[in-house]
Amino acid sequence: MVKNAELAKAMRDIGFLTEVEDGDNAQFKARAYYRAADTIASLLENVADIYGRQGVAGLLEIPSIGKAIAAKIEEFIKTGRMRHLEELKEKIPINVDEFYGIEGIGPKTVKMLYDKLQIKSLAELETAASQGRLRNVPGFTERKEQDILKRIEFFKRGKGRRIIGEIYPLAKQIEARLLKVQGVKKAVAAGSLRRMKETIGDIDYLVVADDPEKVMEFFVRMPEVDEVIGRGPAKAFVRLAGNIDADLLVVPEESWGSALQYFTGSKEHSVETRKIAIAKGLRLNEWGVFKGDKRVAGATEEQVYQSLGLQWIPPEIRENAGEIVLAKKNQLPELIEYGSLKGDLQVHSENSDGTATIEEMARAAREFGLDYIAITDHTKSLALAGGLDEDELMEQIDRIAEINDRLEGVRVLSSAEVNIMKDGSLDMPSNVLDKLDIVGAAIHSNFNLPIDIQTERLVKAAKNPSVDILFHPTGRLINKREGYPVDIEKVIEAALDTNTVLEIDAHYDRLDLKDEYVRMAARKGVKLVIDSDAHHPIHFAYLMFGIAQARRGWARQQDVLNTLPTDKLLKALK
Ligand code: DGT
Ligand code: CA
Ligand code: CA
Ligand code: ZN
Repeated sequence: MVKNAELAKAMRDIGFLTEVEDGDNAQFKARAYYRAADTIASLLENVADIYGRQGVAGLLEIPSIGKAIAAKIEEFIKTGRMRHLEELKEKIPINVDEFYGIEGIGPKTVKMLYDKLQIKSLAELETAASQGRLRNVPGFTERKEQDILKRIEFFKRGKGRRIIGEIYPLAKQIEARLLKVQGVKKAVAAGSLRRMKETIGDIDYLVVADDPEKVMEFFVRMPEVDEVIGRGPAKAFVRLAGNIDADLLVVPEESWGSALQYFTGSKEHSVETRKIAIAKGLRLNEWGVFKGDKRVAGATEEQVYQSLGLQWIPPEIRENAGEIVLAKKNQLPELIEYGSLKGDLQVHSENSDGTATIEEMARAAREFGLDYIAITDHTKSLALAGGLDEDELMEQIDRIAEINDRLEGVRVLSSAEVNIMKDGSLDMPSNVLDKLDIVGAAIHSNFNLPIDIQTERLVKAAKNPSVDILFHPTGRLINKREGYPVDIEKVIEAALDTNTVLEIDAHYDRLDLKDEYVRMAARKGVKLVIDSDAHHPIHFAYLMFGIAQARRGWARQQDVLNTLPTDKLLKALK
């Protein structure tokens, strides 16, 4: 069966190659393919199953899939090929996917490098850059050449670990399938995935089953499996499509809790809990908690922690970062719960670089269970993202008022993602901003400034009385871009002094603030919000990753303002 990951990759390849071939003219067409790729990659159901059940009509119901794309998906499902993609690949024989992860090397650059230096792969690019041959290509300089080498280096370092959003849907899909295997009583993806770490090394399944052999058979024969690396009577290790490793271990029911505790980790947390066991004259391992030969706990995690004199500890904070000491005193913080957000304060519409109308986003948010969203289209200096100017923003306020009159059950707040300029000023005057319900500000350019100047830009924005929230305050893209250098402690101080809110951007490739910064901010009393940064109706689902990040940073419900109803939220802002 054709896998979602393969389909998504084919869509992304077509988008990229279309742009390589046709340049700017193709941008719209390419975007449609990128959107389809994103949608397919984050679907929980197999596209091939949808097609099997409902045919092309079913495909057309998937957001961002129109007739032309549906036809290509059908062809791929039926024949395993996509002629259009094969033709493009023949014309442009470049390993495009090798370039995807490298920030700043888009289709235009790839084309230029191919035309001038016949570069077809990342390895060839690296060689050319280190030999100083790039600087002779129009548009390149020695500095740009060095920059590319640095980016390739950063990319290689992150390789092997995958960002959680790329793994999570598949991992949960397999978990659900395991639960349906006959005789399976329990199945869960443990390890870093259960701890909701921002990147995942491999997936670790733990299963309780009457017949381990049956589970093994099922696991190694899943359609996603590319290679079976190892297999024993109750243990298997496979490589899934896309180079993702997964382990599976079947354990007896009486060991479920202790095995889950062991395989959830982190290793550092496990080592510490084991020490506590020893100090109590107990022995803790995957199979249980033992006093001499007698098992005193093991069937549930709660029992295991209890036998050690500890509160049960949520997986997201099992990092041996102080949680064990507090669990001993029964003083763990009450972490913000999944599903507790009432609104989303960073949402884009097609009026800048989003893909849906304001109304479509509002309806999708309502369906997702939110009470309000802020529409935060980009502002004018971000021309690339279709930023709005003063007049367009004012018009948007009227349009939003009109939508609110019509739409029940969800409130749209007028807002903007205002661009912070090089000197820390904003690209919108305060008399316009003050007409908005909420103002978010973010850095989108001049990433190469030194740390003190960069920090000052954010501090100045925080001091601006119009600015309520600093959006994605470090600018990183996990595994792709380091973000700009910033003294986060100073930004946190400034946020506290000025009652400015800091955002946890829930988009899984951003997730700034990272967990330790969340913890630093919340501990100081800085208020946070968790936003999806949605550019598409299905992106509200990303909020989960932001809540996970907040939990990893020990944030409680009262630390996160968009757990409040609309009126209270608006009062709490500057
Ligand atoms: P990952 O896969 O790199 O994202 O991180 P984890 O935490 O999933 O680590 P992994 O897959 O190597 O192992 C899964 C869990 O098994 C880990 O969280 C804790 C446990 N574990 C693995 N190796 C050791 C070890 O040497 N000692 C102890 N105490 N636990 C271990
Ligand atoms: Ca793992
Ligand atoms: Ca593992
Ligand atoms: Zn945007």
